[in-house]
Amino acid sequence: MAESPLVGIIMGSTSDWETMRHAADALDALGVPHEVKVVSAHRTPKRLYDYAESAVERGLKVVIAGAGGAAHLPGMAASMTRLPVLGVPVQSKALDGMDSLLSIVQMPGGVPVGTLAIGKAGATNAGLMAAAILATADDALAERLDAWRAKQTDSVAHEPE
Ligand code: RP5
Repeated sequence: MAESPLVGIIMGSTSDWETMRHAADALDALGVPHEVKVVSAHRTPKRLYDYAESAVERGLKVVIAGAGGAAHLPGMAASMTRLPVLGVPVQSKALDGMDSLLSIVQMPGGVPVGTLAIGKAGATNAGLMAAAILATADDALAERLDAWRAKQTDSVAHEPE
């Protein structure tokens, strides 16, 4: 039987997957069980409500939410669960992701969303940060994360080729 997911990756549209797959890749690399769902704050509000309301009881520990444009998904998810929510601003066509970034980062005090960078870097870092949060209570994962970071350090050339 597959392990129960500890991280929930949600996104506002299937068009966000090209970005959000990098969060899933980071979690895969570190052996963190996760699930991936399309949940739109605007188009499927009931699905969002059900997802956020049941996240704790289903055993999730961290939610990664990516959305673009008027990106309400991370904030709305955070309003309905006490789990840490990491928001990934997806690069939008009209405003290059500045709209997504500002929509996600400017939460009013009281409902936090940990906002990452726009696009692929943000999605990758959301996966790594979710793993880092889980690693505070999981020694085996902490070792895998240390090894991943050491490998990254070793891969940096001293001089350009
Ligand atoms: C947002 O609208 C989604 O998160 C996506 O980034 C953006 C565009 O969605 P589609 O029109 O491609 O479905 O809700």
